[in-house]
Amino acid sequence: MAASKATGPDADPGDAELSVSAQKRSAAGVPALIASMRQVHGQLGAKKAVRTLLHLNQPDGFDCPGCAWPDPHHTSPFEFCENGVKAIAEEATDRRIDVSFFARHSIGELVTMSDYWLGQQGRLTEPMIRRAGDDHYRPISWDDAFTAIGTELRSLSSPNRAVFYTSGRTSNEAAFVYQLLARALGTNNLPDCSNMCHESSGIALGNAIGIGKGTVSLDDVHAAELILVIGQNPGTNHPRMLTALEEAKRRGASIVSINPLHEAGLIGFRNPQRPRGVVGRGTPLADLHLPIRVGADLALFQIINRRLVDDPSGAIDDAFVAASCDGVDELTEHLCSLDVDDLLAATGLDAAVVDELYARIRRADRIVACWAMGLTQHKQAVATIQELANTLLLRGAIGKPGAGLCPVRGHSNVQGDRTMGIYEKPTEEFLDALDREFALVSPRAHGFDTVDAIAAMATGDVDVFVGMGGNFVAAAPDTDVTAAAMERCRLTVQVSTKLNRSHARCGETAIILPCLGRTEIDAGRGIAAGTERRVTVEDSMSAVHATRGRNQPASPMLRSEVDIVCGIAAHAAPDAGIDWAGFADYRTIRAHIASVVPGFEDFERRIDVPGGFVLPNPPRDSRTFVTTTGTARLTVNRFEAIEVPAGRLLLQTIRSHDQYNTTIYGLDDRYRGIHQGRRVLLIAQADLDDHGLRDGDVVDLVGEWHDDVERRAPRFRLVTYDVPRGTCAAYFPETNVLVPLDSVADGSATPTSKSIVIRLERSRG
Ligand SMILES: Nc1nc2c(c(=O)[nH]1)N[C@H]1C(S)=C(S)[C@@H](COP(=O)(O)OP(=O)(O)OC[C@H]3O[C@@H](n4cnc5c(=O)[nH]c(N)nc54)[C@H](O)[C@@H]3O)O[C@H]1N2
Ligand SMILES: Nc1nc2c(c(=O)[nH]1)N[C@H]1C(S)=C(S)[C@@H](COP(=O)(O)OP(=O)(O)OC[C@H]3O[C@@H](n4cnc5c(=O)[nH]c(N)nc54)[C@H](O)[C@@H]3O)O[C@H]1N2
Ligand SMILES: [Mo]
Repeated sequence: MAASKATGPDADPGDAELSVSAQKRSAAGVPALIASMRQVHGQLGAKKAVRTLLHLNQPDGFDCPGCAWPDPHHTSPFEFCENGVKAIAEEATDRRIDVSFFARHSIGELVTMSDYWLGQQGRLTEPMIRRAGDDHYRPISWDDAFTAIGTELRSLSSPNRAVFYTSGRTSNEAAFVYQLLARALGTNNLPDCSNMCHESSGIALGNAIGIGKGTVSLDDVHAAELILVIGQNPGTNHPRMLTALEEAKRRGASIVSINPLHEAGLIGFRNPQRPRGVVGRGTPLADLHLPIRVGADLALFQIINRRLVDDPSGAIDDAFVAASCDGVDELTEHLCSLDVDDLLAATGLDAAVVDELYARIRRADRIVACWAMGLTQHKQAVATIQELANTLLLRGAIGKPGAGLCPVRGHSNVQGDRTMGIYEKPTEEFLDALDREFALVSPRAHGFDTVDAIAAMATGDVDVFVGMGGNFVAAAPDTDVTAAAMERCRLTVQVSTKLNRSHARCGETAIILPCLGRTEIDAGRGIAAGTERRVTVEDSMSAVHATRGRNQPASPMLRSEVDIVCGIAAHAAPDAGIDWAGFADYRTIRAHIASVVPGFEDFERRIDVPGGFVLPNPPRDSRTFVTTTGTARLTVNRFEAIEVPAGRLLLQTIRSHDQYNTTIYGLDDRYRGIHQGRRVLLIAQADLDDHGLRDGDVVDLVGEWHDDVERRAPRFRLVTYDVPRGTCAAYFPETNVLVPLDSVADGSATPTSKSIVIRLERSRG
């Protein structure tokens, strides 16, 4: 097996047995139950499994660390889905990595292992350090680790030579103290996974409606007449959303899926929590499917909006537009200047399905538009989401029951982390409030986002990288560049639950700080024995609620994320005038949050209520738009088709059913019919024919970008699949070697991981 230094081996243990079966026509049902139980069985004992699952998403239990889809008001005792169970099993596993593991495996050896293998080794149990020049991690005490990190941070020639990354599982409390530490040190270098995820949504919605969040509640989804599911695969990534779609459907909603792939969860759903879902054929979900070309959604919504403005029967909500929007004349003029035939050709869609979509949008008053990475990870992502916002604004489908914009977030607290100030471009208001609360002078200059951070690390402008969760090396684009950038740092620190590539491709000195997961009891140290601490999270629909772990910690040495941040802070910023030790009582942190962050007044009391509370959202609450003009803004966006030279393909990188971002649960992608392997390229038969290739052939994927750097992902097996001609799909993180660091979305700098121009070369050997 040829091992690539940056990405691990070019094959997973199972790739030799890779097999392909028919694509599934529906999601969940009995196979999902069996799959989740199998996963639990392989990782933890039966008693613990039952106890763990009974606390999942219950008012007094813990929030699912899977996705950010909200909990329904009336929870059933089994409020979970197959992939939530996998996320739990991954964290509650009985497997452990101890000191002897690191004695047996050198870092040089870990580098050659696959992401799957690394994750399967179990939970990290004690702090470890790799000292400069050593090829092994060795144990270190917590105090020595904090001292080493504090010393390094205090000796920086500028605080901007440190980067503080956050993944989206971190609780509100930990996120708040983490950003406070960065700002007390004097930097806004707070990149996060959002930069690679929904940043485009935040920017587009901020421009259009004055708030970078969605405007719907779960009730709105249930009450909608029309639900658009765009660039999203809920059957795999937000399975509990299928229950909401089923409910909407039961009440008469129609559902339209806009996606280059026919994802199983949208074709049909067999709700495993209802008898007919288990035994019957389930509910067909999508009434209409538009197999759009990758990267062409802007063109599609421009066609729709053009038809809205042209419609002689008055398709626009004139009263709403006149009262609450600006820019209607400029938008109308721009839309009327467009060549609709060109736009249609770019989408690759039949005119008839576009007519049908238009008819549904024209008929429905209550429209909800949901989307995820299929819209956000393109060069024109911001413009595309703004154009979608135009559609809903023109129809007046916002700020009323059953209607609105619904970016479906990924990580379970990614939205909350932003609310807490994890942002490299904080607002003045936020910093002013922080400064008042803590008598600080926060830095005003914007910091690095993810891509800027990598570029700065690569040129030697960063000495210290701290990762609050996540797997920066594997999740970020251009893996070879990112890994080398990481290795240029003097010190890298990873606060983690599980081993991953970022521990193997690390700085000169590297420290692993193992933390409690959300399922675990957080008893704290130095606080009254038996006082279990709770933390809070915010879901995709702005509801904030408490979560409390119930399992025994994976090791007695683990510390909570809050305690770890405060341990570092006590050594890095002892003179900031902040009582870091006092934060061991999380109520103190919440009291500060209540004074700094709008909407958190009376925080402590409001999380005693099961289900918590919902943050203010002006468009949803009162059709108010807090933009510079005080109105919602209809924006003019210009579509540029992605140029794909002859003989090349447009690659999008997606998740399989058996992974959570860079965490690989298993080697199957059941709904798409892929078994025991991940290095596959889904490609249209017509493209295979054009290339003189056949299903089953093994090829290298070679990136084509203007910088002439060779980016190659070797040994992918071709699988004939129903994808639009000229486009193809493969899983990440294996394909992140192909995403150029400087190929980013206009306006949000999100890596364009859903549109990469590649060519295929037959693999040698
Ligand atoms: N089990 C599980 N759950 C997860 C995750 C996980 O990895 N595993 N990840 C979490 C995270 S962080 C996130 S952000 C979400 C991600 O949730 P998704 O966005 O659903 O994840 P992807 O697999 O990236 O799927 C993108 C979808 O967009 C489609 N698509 C690609 N390009 C285009 C396009 O140009 N136009 C349109 N209309 N569609 C397009 C793809 O075919 C695919 O169906 O899920 C979260 N939940
Ligand atoms: N090509 C391509 N690249 C992508 C994407 C894509 O669609 N295509 N999607 C992007 C998206 S949407 C996202 S959000 C990013 C994800 O980027 P990240 O959030 O950085 O990556 P994850 O794989 O979710 O991180 C997994 C690691 O988090 C740690 N972890 C798990 N739970 C906890 C916890 O409770 N606390 C702490 N401290 N650590 C924990 C574990 O050690 C685990 O190994 O990837 C992005 N990268
Ligand atoms: Mo994400």
